[in-house]
Amino acid sequence: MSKGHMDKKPVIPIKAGSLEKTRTSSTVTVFFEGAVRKKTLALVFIFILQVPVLYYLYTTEVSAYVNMKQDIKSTSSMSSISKLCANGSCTNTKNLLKLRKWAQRYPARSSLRHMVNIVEPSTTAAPSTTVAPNEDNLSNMTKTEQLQNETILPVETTTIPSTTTSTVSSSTTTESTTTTTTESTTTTTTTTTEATTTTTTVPEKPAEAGEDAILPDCPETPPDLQGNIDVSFAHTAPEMSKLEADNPLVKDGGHYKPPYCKALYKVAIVIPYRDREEHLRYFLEYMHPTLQRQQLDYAIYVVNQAGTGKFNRAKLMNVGYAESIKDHDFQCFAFHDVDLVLENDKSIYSCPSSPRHLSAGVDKFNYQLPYSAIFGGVTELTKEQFQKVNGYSNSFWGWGGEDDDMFNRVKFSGMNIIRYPMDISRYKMITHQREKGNEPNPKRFDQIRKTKDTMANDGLNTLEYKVVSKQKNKLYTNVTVDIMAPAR
Ligand code: UDH
Ligand code: MN
Repeated sequence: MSKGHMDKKPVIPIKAGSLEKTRTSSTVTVFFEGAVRKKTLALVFIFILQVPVLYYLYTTEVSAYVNMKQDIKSTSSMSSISKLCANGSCTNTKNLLKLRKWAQRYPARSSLRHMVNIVEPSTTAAPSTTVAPNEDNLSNMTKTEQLQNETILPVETTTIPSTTTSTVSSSTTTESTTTTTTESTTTTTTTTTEATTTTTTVPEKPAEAGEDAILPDCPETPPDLQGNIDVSFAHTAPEMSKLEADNPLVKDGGHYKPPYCKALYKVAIVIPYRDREEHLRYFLEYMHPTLQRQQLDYAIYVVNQAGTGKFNRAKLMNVGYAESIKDHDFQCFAFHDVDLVLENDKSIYSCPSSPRHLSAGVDKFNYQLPYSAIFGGVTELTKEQFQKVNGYSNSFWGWGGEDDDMFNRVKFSGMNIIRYPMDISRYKMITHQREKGNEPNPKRFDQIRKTKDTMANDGLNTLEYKVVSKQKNKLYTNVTVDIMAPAR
């Protein structure tokens, strides 16, 4: 009994309520531990959730922006930047805002202007005066800009005309065969068909103010000029529908103006024409992109002689002048054979200080002047110069002489002709045979001997013609005209 007493383990007294206390404190810890675990889990969960959100934001917004910027920096040509927009990568609003900022800051960079214009044409007219200094990371673009703007300006050379009447080197022609056309032209259009006889005191269109006024001037040296152009007529001339698709910014009768700056020159390209449809498609294929790179406000007028009578190149050019100034306030006029295509875009069709002979070098003549007073092929005169010489003569029926007569008119009006340097005055001529109705004019030598006496009463002031139709096609304005040609 006592042994049993001895064996008893001592009892540790427990204070009343202490067990409850211990139980209580461990519940709190468990509670807090649980909460912390839950919070951590929640945080981890939130963090994990962020990953796809951030990834989404990165891929859609940030990378699009970064890529866009990369693309802009590495893309200089208008066509590639247009492609970029065509792919939809510049529809993002943030990018667009950024782009617009850049375009305002760098008005010389036409690719940017085009891009902004393609994306959102209504917002392109940002006044240059309100351009805020740009805060962000654009410094590396500035260098690109500056480099682009360093394209060398073409230098004008003045050719002092040799003395009296020029010698006509009639047909140094070694041209081979080709070209008949079968394909028809696609025409969208507004047609103004009138058959009125026009004598040339043509009403002049008032200056177009408004939309141009808020644009900054285009730079003296267009930034997208490429120099030599690889011109070839070995392929079939593209269909008109393809040409239209390739020149989306040309519209309303072959009219184009730079979308993001105010062109320095408004030029009408006047083409004397009859039955040269394939030539015209080659012409449009090469010349539209070239003239756009030159940042001109220009439109192409094809003056199509109606009927089968004798051809009169000079009179058609007078008609082109008279009809074009009814549409726009052109400052100068490039009179342009349809079969000549410019091979160097530095030969800018800007309004010349003196009548300019553009087609100085033609492949057919081995890129050399056949004679120093030659003034045929492609010439350009301002409105004042053209009026001063009373335009072209209306009296040269058949081939030859009208260009030499114009040379004389320029000279007798106290002006000289100018040319660009021979390395940029380069044209390729489409080979063709002489058409019926354009046989050499036997009276031409006699006529050019008399320019001094005839010019005052034969030209713009005696021009008469009937417009058969005037159609504003997408890539050119077609004026079909009855010039009262004698039968051939
Ligand atoms: N033109 C036409 N249709 C014609 C004739 C002339 O559109 O039927 C226009 C056309 O813009 C042409 C320009 O007038 O570019 C000058 O005419 P042209 O090309 O006939 O003159 P060019 O001096 O040729 O180039 C002369 C005839 C060459 C014959 C060669 C034979 N081997
Ligand atoms: Mn020709």
